[in-house]
Amino acid sequence: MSRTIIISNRLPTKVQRAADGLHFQPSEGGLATGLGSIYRADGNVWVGWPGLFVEDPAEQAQVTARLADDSMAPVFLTEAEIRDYYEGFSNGTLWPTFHYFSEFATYVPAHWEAYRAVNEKFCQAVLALAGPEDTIWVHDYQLLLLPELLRRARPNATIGFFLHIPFPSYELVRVLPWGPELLRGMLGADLIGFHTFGYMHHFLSAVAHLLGLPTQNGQVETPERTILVDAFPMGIDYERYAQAAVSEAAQGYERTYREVLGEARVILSIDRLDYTKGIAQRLHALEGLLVAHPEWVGQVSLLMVVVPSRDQVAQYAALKEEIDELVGRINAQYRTITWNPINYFYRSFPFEELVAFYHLADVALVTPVRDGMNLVAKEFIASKGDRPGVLILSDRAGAAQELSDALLINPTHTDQLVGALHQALTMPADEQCQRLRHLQELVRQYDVFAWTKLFMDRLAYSKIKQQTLATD
Ligand code: GDG
Repeated sequence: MSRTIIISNRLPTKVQRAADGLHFQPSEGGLATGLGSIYRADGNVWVGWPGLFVEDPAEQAQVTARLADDSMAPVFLTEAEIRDYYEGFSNGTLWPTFHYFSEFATYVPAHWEAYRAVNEKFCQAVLALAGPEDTIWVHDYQLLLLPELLRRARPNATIGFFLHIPFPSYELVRVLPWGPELLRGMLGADLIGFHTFGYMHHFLSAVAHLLGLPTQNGQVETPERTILVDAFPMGIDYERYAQAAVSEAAQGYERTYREVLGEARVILSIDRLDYTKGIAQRLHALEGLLVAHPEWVGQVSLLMVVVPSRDQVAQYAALKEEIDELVGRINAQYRTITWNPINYFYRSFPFEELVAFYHLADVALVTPVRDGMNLVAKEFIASKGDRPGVLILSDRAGAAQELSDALLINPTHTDQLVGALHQALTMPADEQCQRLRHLQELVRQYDVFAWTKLFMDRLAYSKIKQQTLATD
């Protein structure tokens, strides 16, 4: 029987060590939901790091057995591997480079070696489970070398790869000391997917320029194989957000927040702490709004959630300080006894509270300077129900390619952002509803289940195509 194996850096479950033993908590992430029906089906499995260090063989066996019950298989990584492969190469080299922050990228040979070694370790873990004809779907920038490693060991496997972050212009890839190796790693797949056609074209151009391989009609030709390259914009579990937003729990939270916020209009901002998300630019825009349109003083509040992330890394710690300082300064200058321009939270919230924020907000301000897709924009749309609301969206988020009824802005153009904020806050309710209904149709139709099916169908097709070409 042919099986499907999903592979990502992290498993869709959080394993934590407590005084009373290990705790296993399923992740609510979009990817876990979208792929749930696949990896939980008979015989299929999801391979990845369980998120904690387990060195004791007896404990490793316990974790492996427990995860197997939920169709998962762990790859145990050491602290040194996480430091060099994950924090070092993945987040210190690839993440900044692929988001056009080359100046933040480090090029440390030991990090590259660890990246290769951990990709090899993932390969061995998959080979222990995969048969020669199985379908394998590899996810994201931590595992760019894995498709080629798998291909060498399983020439007939069906291998898909999806990149969740942007693929940059080939000029950026050229700067990377290991660019060609990374491209060759990806080309081990039969199908390579990106969120947008722009990323796909950048990839094809990098392959043509740096590897000298022919690329045409969304295909790469190597002497041995044809590789399909395509765009698959990722969606969300629309109904989950739509239903949660009108649940008792979310409505209860919303009533409480409303009481505290009073009559002020609410602008919502939700991100992981990251220099790609344009958080500081957003704060400058809010200040610009209060200066250019003083009529909003006392009338509008920014509800800003920043979820802690990678804060051991120097750039992230510096960004956190910059945000703290900006929030402090703006609040100190404009606040009154009964009103705060910015309600700032540096932590994450449970799902129902998050959805209550989406449902309550008048405006969602989603302004990354680069973002592969941005699911927050789609979650806001799904959570609004029949309420009015305006999405202000960066034209440099992958989501902007689909969500053309949002107010699209250049996130580094503060005046444009200020203009969009004022436009959103004064937009007639019927125009808000009209735009939102269009956006909702789109996000509902292209949800995460449709995304998974499209990718898997195209992957199956790519294999049939390979076989036809081979017998011609
Ligand atoms: C990468 C790419 C691409 C946020 N705060 C809370 C919370 N969240 C959840 C959101 C959303 C997720 O985190 C963030 O997803 P994004 O897509 O916005 O961004 P990344 O984490 O950078 O994801 C990105 C994505 O992969 C998928 O391909 O779109 O471009 O960078 O789902 O809801 N969840 C809860 N509490 C919070 O406080 N429960």
